[in-house]
Amino acid sequence: MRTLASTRTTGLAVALTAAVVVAVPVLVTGTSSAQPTATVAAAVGAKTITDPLIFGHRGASGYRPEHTLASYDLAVRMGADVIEPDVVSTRDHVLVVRHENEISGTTDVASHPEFAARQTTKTIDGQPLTGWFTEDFTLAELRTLRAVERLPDVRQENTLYNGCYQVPTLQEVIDFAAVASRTSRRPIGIAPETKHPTYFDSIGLSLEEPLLQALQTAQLNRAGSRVWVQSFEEANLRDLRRLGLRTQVVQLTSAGTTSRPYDHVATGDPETYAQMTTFAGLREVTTYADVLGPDLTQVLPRDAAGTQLPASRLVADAHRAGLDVVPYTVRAENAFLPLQYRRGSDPAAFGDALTCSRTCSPPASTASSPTSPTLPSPPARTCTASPPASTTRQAAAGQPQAARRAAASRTAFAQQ
Ligand SMILES: [Ca+2]
Ligand SMILES: [Ca+2]
Repeated sequence: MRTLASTRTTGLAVALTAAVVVAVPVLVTGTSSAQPTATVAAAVGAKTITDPLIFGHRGASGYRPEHTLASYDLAVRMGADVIEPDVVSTRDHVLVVRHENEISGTTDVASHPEFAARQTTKTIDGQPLTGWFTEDFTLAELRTLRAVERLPDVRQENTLYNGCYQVPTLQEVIDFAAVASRTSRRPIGIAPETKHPTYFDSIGLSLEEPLLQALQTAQLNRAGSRVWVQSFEEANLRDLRRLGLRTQVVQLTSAGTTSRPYDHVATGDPETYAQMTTFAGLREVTTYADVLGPDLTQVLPRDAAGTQLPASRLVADAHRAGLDVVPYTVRAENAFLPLQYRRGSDPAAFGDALTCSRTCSPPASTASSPTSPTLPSPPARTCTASPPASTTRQAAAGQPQAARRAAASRTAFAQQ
């Protein structure tokens, strides 16, 4: 499935810098291995094998409520190569896209009196959570809800779009990427992340089979397709390989010395993420995955005060082991930046994310893909709330600050 490469090089800063264009992205670093490299290079046309790919993390979630078609659409317009849907299940076993199966923070469910009785407390991955859960709603019921901004204090402008967008299905995201690829004249990939797979197995709503079926139906389940299947757990990625998944696979990891995949917790496997990200651990990851998706602080550590320290050896080790790297998440707001890159005292204001991103990588080779003038039509909106009655394109134009920052970011990137 995958080929170990001995010639990998890094491109981390390039990707991080470009990623700022998308505001809340993750990214691929390093050249791909022999087989994927050829495929990617051929697929992306203008991009060379050393160019990074830009993952629009939850879409362009710095500018739109995350995991909505509008967010993915804007991400593509801003130059993302890959959009990243998080996948959970409905009660009728349809895969839908939410950051979590608990949806009180990302939808308006709490304002729907007809669903008040569904508020409940569950234990998800060992943590008690009170709220509303996708697995307690049919797709039809879930469709009556609307997305809201998850971080309204930091992204107050995004609250303009509260109530405007439905919760997408995975199928809609697959379809959107296909349309966006045609209309933007560059291939738009998808990076579906299975959320809480052990938990969903425990309630009879396994995520892997319908995900694989959706990829097969879309003719995307093949080596070289622009699909990256992600998970923080290990067992379900191995399950997917056994079931016949042929796309690229991303093992996500968390920072911290003791955290471990929840499937390890559930089965008593003591292996931690820290152990998985040693060189020996990374070699083991290559037996089922192609890419490592570490927390950004595993690549760019911070001290206790929040000051960024020199880059760790993780990217080099991963490349040496034979893995590409997709760190998460580069964010432009002060609240998420290391101390030395914050500007001013407003946690919601943009800091110097560009310089921050450049601190761990070699110079860029070429610019990011320009935004095509013939992009897909904005996704259908069902918004009846005021004020935004505009299309996505018009709404983007109505955010001059964001647009200026994005343009400045792209320019800086191109000048590297
Ligand atoms: Ca994700
Ligand atoms: Ca399963």
